[in-house]
Amino acid sequence: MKSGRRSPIYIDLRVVISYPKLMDELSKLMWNFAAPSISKYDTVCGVPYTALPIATLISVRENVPMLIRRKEAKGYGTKKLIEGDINVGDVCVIIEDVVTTGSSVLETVADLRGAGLKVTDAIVIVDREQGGPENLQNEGIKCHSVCTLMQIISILKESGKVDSIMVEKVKAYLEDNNDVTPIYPVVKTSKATIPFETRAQQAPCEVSKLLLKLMARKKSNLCVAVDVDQANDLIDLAKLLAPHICILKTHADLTKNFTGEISRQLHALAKQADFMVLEDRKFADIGNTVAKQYSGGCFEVSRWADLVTVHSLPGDGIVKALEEENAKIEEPRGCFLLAEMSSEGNLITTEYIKGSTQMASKFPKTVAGLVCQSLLLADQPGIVQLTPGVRRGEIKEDSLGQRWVTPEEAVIEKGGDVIVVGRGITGAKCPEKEAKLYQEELWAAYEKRIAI
Ligand code: 5IU
Repeated sequence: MKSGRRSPIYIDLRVVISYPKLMDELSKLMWNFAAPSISKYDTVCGVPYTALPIATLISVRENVPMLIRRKEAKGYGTKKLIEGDINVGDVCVIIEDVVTTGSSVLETVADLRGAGLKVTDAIVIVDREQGGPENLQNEGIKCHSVCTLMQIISILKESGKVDSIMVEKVKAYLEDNNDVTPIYPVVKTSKATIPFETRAQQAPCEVSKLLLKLMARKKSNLCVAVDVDQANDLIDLAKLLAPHICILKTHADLTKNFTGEISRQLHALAKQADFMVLEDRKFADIGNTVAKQYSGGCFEVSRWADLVTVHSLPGDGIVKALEEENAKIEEPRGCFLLAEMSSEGNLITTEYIKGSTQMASKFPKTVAGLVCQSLLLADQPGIVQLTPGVRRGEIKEDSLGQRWVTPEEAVIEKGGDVIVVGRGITGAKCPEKEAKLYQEELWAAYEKRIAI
């Protein structure tokens, strides 16, 4: 067995692909047996490999979209672990051939839930009666098995294919091996489907907690990137947009006359109008240098920005530097670690993303979230996902590699919590009106996401 134990019986259903009619019958039997008692499903996903063709047959015949879980994420291209169209909150039914302890099913469930899907049911052909259904039940999954191992053995016995000695051996084996517990971390509920208020209570980072509360209170998951040339325009825009945003994102170094007075005004306005300020500085140097850039220099960022963005590239030292500087400030401060970018051809790899998420988990008090393009750390509700590259309308890219998706795609498909919009708002005829539209559309998408 996969577990290393020696068993008197082994069921190999891989060979079923050589018998098309049988495979068709089997897939019908599974679906017709279980589907009527499954209250909601949007997709099916077969556990590789045996159940994949069976899931395919079900998907095509029943017209239910299918997903495939890769065993390893690709290191290139889209870097996806799950193939197929994912809508966060969709309910996915697992299709499996044999369930023993349930660990293979749970591995698949972990990745599906990690991608924001809900999993409540698994349809399997054979239950080996070794704790599988119970282990799945503990993770909130009902196991619908077409038959049990002992039923198969009884039929084989009746038709003279096995003798009573074998039947007794199998029985004894099952009795001795029915309490095998799979050790696999399973995300019970993806953070994408938990309301911001609830997530605020679970956030170890003070700024993340405040931000999630602010978002819920203001009904806004909109962050505007105010990349404007003049500091006065920045303040004017901040005043106009204030009612509609949870975060105002600045690039102090691209705005002329961004003086200490301007940053003080911005800070005061943010307090008064209930939004946070994120300086998108993308620090990327060694800790010692970043500490100085953060607290000193011409911008003294730590004085006025609730949040900053940071590259994970230099390693832990960069977050440690911010943590040390934050300890000197009374107000809560935090950062967003950059895990993925929206721009075409960026050099970020799967390994790099993994490293960034691990780094985020190491500094729960300082890292308020991740800047990314897909749902990461789905099991950490306190980690806020900041997703840039969003614009309404037909324009999907600029001439310098930026790629835009729609507000709904950013929230539902990518799992974004705070959505960053720049030119879509600042370049509009009436930025305030446009910001209101974005706010409403983004909030509606969030409500749809948590309601599913
Ligand atoms: N930004 C991105 N993509 C990224 C990261 C940051 O667009 O991957 I990291 C910033 C750049 C700009 C804003 O300040 O978000 C998006 O502005 P537009 O909506 O105008 O493209």
